[in-house]
Amino acid sequence: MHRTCPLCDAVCGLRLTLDGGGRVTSVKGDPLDPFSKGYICPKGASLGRVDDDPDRLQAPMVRRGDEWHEVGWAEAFQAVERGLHGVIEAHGRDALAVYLGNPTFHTMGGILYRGALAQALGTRNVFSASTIDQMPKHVACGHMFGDPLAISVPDLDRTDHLLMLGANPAESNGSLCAAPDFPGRLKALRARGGRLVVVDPRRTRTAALADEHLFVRPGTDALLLFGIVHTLLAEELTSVNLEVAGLADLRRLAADFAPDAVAPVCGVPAGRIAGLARELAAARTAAVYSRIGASTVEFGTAAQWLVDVINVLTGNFDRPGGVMFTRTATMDLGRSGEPWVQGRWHSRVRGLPESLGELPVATLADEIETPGEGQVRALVVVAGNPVLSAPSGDRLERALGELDFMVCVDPYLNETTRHADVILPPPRILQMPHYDFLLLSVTVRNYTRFSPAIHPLEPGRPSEGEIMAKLTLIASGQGADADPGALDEMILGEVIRGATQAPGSPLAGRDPEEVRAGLDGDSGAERMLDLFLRLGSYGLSLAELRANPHGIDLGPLTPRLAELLRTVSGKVELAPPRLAEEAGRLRERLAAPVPEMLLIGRRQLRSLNSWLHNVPGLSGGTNRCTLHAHPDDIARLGLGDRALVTSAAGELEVPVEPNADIMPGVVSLPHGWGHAGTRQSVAAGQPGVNANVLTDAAVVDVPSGNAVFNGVPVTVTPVPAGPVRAPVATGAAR
Ligand SMILES: Nc1nc2c(c(=O)[nH]1)N[C@H]1C(S)=C(S)[C@@H](COP(=O)(O)OP(=O)(O)OC[C@H]3O[C@@H](n4cnc5c(=O)[nH]c(N)nc54)[C@H](O)[C@@H]3O)O[C@H]1N2
Ligand SMILES: Nc1nc2c(c(=O)[nH]1)N[C@H]1C(S)=C(S)[C@@H](COP(=O)(O)OP(=O)(O)OC[C@H]3O[C@@H](n4cnc5c(=O)[nH]c(N)nc54)[C@H](O)[C@@H]3O)O[C@H]1N2
Ligand code: SF4
Ligand SMILES: [Mo]
Repeated sequence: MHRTCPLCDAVCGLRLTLDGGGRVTSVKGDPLDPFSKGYICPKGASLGRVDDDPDRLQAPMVRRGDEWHEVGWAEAFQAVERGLHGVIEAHGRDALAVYLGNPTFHTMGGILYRGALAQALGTRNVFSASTIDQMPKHVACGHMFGDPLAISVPDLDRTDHLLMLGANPAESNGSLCAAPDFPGRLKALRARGGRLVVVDPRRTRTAALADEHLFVRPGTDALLLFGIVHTLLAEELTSVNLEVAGLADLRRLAADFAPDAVAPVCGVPAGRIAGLARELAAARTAAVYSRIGASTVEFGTAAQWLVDVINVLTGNFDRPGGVMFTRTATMDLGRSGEPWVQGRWHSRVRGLPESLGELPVATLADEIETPGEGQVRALVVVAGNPVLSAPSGDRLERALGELDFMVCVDPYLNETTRHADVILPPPRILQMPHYDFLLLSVTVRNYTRFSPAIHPLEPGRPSEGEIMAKLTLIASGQGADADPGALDEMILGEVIRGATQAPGSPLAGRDPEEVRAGLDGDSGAERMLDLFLRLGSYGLSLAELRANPHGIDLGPLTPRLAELLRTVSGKVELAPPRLAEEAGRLRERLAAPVPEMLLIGRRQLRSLNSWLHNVPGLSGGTNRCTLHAHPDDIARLGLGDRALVTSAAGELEVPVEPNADIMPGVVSLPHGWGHAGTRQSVAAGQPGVNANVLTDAAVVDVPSGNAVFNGVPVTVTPVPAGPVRAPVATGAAR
């Protein structure tokens, strides 16, 4: 049996062996996959155990008081209908909110129905993992290219020089850049004579693979990048090969950010900043790539903007060896022909701007807690655990307790879902067909692969797509008994009508009914995939993907900016006004005092956000929730085994682990821990603490409203021996 690993962004092909009873006995990398070529990590190797975890919920759960009851699907959907419509009738649709968590980007049901569900709820309170992750990238691309989905990836296999900031693919396996065996690709880059430079406040496993590692003070990458831009312009090292607008404005903005000016704040010596610029300009081809450490920070959007400014200035944007756009097998999903507009509405309480139809998660608790017209009273959560993943998570948890109604689509009873009234569990992983609509749009080679379900659904059990469709129909007032297939037909009908009428579409002029009748697939979701493939640039179909179970290589990336560019000027905007404003805030930062101690996060190879701690083979060893601190800081602060970490938002008592690879003045705590009150028996044995007690929802990256998880000012003090103190939130009253 073969299938794509659905866990992280690397889309590895797997080869599964099953016993007679259908249980997975071994998981290996699929050597015949043309993209992953047999690569696998410990998480993928545990897929069998993740799939048949005995703690996964098998039936819907309804909470009455503090007691959970298993109920049938019909009864569960009726309870959802009563709950949602009770709130709509009493308070209107703006009293509804939805949070779409990270796995909704990975599952077919999540991707295909998240838009329809949000629309059917009819509320502006749409939240997703995007605003605790990559929204700064969307906002930067939206303003520069007119399309927030025009996200480029480093041309990893051909570049001569890679500058990487705030990413640790040796443990995360990459992100917004799908590259199975990312570490192997970095080794290959060096083996062919290329150069890798890693900028990170920790000397990470990725840094160990690099030619050079530079410590940067958390939260200041935008300053470092401005220093590089300044040098490129001042020393006339640019070789722009695209039509650009705003070069003069950029030059004016960059004037204040000479390497000498930014070096004291960002902690990288001025000579090295200028050196980075000169090396990027001199390299035959080069790419700058950055992720979480330069996104979930106070100047995340500015950093993402300047990353692409450098790629453009050095002539490396949209060319082989630089950064490029993937051409997917499916049609480009979610792209509009119009220049992007942001801030079409704002959040009620804090006035934070909408981006891509969403409001920032950092203000979800405000919207629940603050009385008045539009106060959120019912919440739908799909594949998310925001109690552990959102900033000020403990405060959000208390807010969830105040809701009139909450429904979750999730396989676990966990820190978030325990506050729900109804939990709807999706099927097991191996019961789901899999296609990576999102991740296949950021692969470093054009590639596609479909995985059919390995096990059938039990009779009467809905697929994740059917659960999503049911919720959508209930939200839109069609009732708990409505046929989910009706929604599929609506979506298919709409896309087919558009495609048959659009000149130049592969289906232009065809009869819609005949097109519909010709679609292949065992479910609505699979028929949508078939349709989107037929509308894609390669003219593929589901049947062809099924006939190629190891995946299909569609060739190296080729230039395609011209097709994607949507700015009003028709040019790449180097200094769009909304981003240029950030230069003012960055100038203020240059003059601000540097906090004594800054908190950052880290990812662990055998963890996945908040939800893989229940797998015995992945827990323990180095995968522990400890505070990494430099030995000099430990000595200076007199820390023992445990420390009290205090921020503006809360305080936590944590075990201290000395680590000489972290920058002095910086401590690191992984997120996704703090397991409590759940039905996850393995995770409960090693609960850890919730790092997001310390992160502060009051502080956001201004242009995107994105949460700030890295560069949080904290104080760290020794804890005298004695019983462990419970987490305290000090910021809750603000
Ligand atoms: N401090 C700090 N906080 C962070 C981060 C950080 O670096 N530091 N990183 C942030 C980032 S990048 C992200 S993406 C977010 C992620 O935060 P969330 O969006 O909350 O996602 P997860 O923590 O992965 O939780 C996923 C949930 O989905 C459930 N689930 C798993 N598989 C499925 C499925 O197939 N279907 C359904 N319906 N549910 C499923 C799991 O049980 C779990 O409850 O966390 C963010 N939070
Ligand atoms: N094993 C594993 N893999 C994962 C996940 C997981 O939880 N576990 N999560 C998945 C998800 S949802 C995502 S979004 C991706 C994230 O993928 P990555 O972005 O590669 O993940 P991180 O390990 O969080 O890397 C962020 C790095 O930024 C550094 N950093 C912190 N602050 C700063 C700063 O201010 N500047 C700079 N330059 N660096 C800084 C941290 O030390 C860390 O090494 O990983 C995905 N893959
Ligand atoms: S790297 Fe990611 S996709 Fe590949 S096996 Fe590991 S978890 Fe799965
Ligand atoms: Mo993420």
